[in-house]
Amino acid sequence: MEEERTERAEWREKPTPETAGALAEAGYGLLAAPLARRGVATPAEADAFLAPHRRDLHDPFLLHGMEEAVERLRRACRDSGTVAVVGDYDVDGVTACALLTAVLRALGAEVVPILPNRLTEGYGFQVLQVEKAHRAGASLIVTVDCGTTSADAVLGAIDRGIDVIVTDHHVAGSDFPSQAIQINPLQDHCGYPFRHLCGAGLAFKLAQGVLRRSGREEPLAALLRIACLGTIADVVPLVGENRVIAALGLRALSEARSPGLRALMRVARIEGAVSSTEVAFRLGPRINAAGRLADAGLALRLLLTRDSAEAARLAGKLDALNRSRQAEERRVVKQAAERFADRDPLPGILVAWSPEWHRGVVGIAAGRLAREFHRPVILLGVDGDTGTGSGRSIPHLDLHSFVAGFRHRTTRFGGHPQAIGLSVAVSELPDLRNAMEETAEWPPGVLVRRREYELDLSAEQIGSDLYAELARLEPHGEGNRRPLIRLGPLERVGPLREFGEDHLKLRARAVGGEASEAGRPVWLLGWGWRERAGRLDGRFEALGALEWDSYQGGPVVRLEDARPIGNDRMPERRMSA
Ligand SMILES: [Mn+2]
Repeated sequence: MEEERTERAEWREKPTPETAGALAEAGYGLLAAPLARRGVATPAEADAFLAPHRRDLHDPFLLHGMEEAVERLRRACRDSGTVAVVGDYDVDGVTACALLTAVLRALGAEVVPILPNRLTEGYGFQVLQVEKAHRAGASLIVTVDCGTTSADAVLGAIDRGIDVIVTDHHVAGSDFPSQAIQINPLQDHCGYPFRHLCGAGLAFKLAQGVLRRSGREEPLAALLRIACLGTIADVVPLVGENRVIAALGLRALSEARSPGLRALMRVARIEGAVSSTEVAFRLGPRINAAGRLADAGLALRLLLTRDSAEAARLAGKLDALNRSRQAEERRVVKQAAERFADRDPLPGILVAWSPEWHRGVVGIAAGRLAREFHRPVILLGVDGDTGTGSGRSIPHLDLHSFVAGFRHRTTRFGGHPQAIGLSVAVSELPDLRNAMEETAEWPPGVLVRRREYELDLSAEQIGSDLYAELARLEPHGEGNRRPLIRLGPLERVGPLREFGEDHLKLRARAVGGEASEAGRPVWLLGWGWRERAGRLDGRFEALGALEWDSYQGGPVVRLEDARPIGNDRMPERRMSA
């Protein structure tokens, strides 16, 4: 957990939609409010949420452009044409590219996968990938996870007699050439019932469409175990169809037989069932490390190889790159944080650049600092006379539309409300930073760190039963975080133990009211909490999420925050269960 550089957080119960009442009456108990907060309104929807099923995958042909795209792809497969699949260098772009490449090859097409190099080429579908496709003899380019703002490249392909299908989930451009087919649930005339598919999710839908029209059975497990990697790693909301992709994909992942996935899970030390946390923190970063520090093609080859010796070699390479990435990221975070720490008052947006920063890690470092300082952060690595980098935002603050106001001062710009990429001339950077700082006035309350808890429980309620009940909300991710529990009043039982570099663990039990002394103690775990040990003295209350700890062999509360309770402020017990 990151150190917090801003004032203490405000705690409040997450607002509960009225639909929670009906769910509680229908017997969903403790899960009623969390389900309602995740957009579930009826018992039927609750059942679908709690038991994701393949029938809840939407018809791919509801996507605008799907019919034409499938028609064109089938022609390429029939004629044994060469198809270039142009992806991206992150997990989403790599898995999308691998999935579509494998399916089109199985259908008889000659496929040339092309991934941009983050360091030498930068993000997105560009004319230079068109040239590569052209040299490879492609008559069709399919983009995955990119292309929606690449009018130049699309027109460049059409000029060379290459047809183009763009599949993308980034904010759609207004000048998309009408000669190309576009599949993007965010484009105006797309009536698809779910807007949040990622690049790999869209590649999966396109694969479904082309397999279905070709009269082939859809190898759902094989497709979903790849699509779920991009879906979880790209932090799209894990609700609706994404939840189905993630849940079914994770189940399929634990049974993966492909040499690449097996080798990757081996170096990531994952055995048995695979959780979304393991994809987000173990598999995803290793796939990403290739594109960050070397070439995303290494990860693509790993996913596509049928040779276990090659898979072991590539997985070892990704593992080593991931370790370098961690070290590099720590360095950038430390240097940038030192610069920001001097600023008083702290501006509403933090912008920094350095020729010493690796462009492959500035985005991930910006994300970490945005959480620490609780405001948007933009970091750029400088190479020659250009700064290239990424910005990351905080909840309820649309960084994309903010930076769009400065688009004329960038040489490249794109992204999402929460994450942007940009390139800026170095000579322009100081003025741009000043202008951004002056303009960065956010609505009141946006910079207040809020912790919204979902359940208000006493220590006696923590146990295996509660863990099993809450586990029904898995897989967790964006839009479906592990519910935060408010727990207390508590007092420590026995000593505060330190472990690892700066972690804490302790046992605590309920105090106050009638129940004093009676409570069975619960384990609390504070990752990176050594400096916050003072918050765990005397009587305190805590916010945390319930996790299974294989070391303890039981549920533990992973601490998010804690605060002391004075004797005069002992709260009435609030029961939400
Ligand atoms: Mn993506």
